[in-house]
Amino acid sequence: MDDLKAKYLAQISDASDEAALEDIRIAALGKKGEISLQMRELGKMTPEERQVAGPALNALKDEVNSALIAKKAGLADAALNERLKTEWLDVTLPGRGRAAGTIHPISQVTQEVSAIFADLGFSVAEGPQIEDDWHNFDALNIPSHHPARGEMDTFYMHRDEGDNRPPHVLRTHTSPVQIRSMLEKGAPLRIICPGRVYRADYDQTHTPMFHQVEGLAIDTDISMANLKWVLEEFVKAFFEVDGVELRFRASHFPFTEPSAEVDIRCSWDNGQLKVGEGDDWLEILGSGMVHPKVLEAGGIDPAKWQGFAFGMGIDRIAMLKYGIPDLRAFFDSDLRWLRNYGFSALDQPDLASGLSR
Ligand code: 2NL
Repeated sequence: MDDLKAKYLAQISDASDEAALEDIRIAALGKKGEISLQMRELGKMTPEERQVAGPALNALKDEVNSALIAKKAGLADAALNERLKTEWLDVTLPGRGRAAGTIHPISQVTQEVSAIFADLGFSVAEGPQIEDDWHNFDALNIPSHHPARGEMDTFYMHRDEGDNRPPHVLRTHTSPVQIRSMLEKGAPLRIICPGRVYRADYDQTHTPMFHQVEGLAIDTDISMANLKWVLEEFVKAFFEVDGVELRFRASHFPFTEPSAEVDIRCSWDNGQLKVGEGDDWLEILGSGMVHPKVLEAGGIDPAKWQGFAFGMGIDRIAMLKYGIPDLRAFFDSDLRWLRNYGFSALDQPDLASGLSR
């Protein structure tokens, strides 16, 4: 037994891989293994002999088994260490190649606008793209005879034959989100509402789906002066310039009174826009003081609260800022266009590090 023990422990210690270990296990402890055969001999022994040989053989079997298990674990460790020597990766190296996708300019600009207004204390509100006509029109003081309601401008959803309720619409602006926010949150309120809007229009400068961002600030002492300051701060941050000049032109919207369209001073230097200097004016948004009827529709008492509101086209300001000439290309999903005008997903806008870099 001492010879068997010495032999197998030596073999186990010398084994160089798991296959060699398995051969040793079979030779020693397999059905016809040397130690197993010795165990079988126990039956032929006298009880006295068996009393001595039995426990000794069992101890031998256990010892060889333990040695096999320990060696197997050691070999697995060694194999892993060997693999780790070749299969390593320096995670501190810079990335190779480019990411497969890019951030669409509309997503980028939405993020930029949200970051700027977040810094001014506005939160972002979202709402459904399919609206009922009360939220999209009535609540905004848009009368039923208004041209915007016509089949020419608005996408109406289908109603079953005989169902005479007014049809739902694809929202024609993000204003219904602001109505919903007024009803849910009440005053005071400071929100912007970016999102997709729909109008039945398609030509060089119009697509049936486009993007708008509207803003709304309601408090007890809000005036056009607050509107002007907020818009100046926005335009400076968005176009990344130190100074701007805004021009307010009297205008008309059903949901604001008074209403103003806002232009920014600019110049065009062979196709390249420069904001804040020059002799040209660029219209970028519509705005005004929220109409009392609209506050009322939003469940807010116009005797106590006032607010300013504004709206602008995200697609349009994206084209202006990033020199994108053709609106319709925004929605073609042309990979070459996206690679050219897209933004890195690893470089998302925030005010601290500069919006677009
Ligand atoms: C434009 C003009 C505008 C608003 C949108 C608004 C929303 C509520 C109440 C009052 Cl809930 N006003 N939105 C106000 C003025 C102008 O958009 O030219 N958009 C592209």
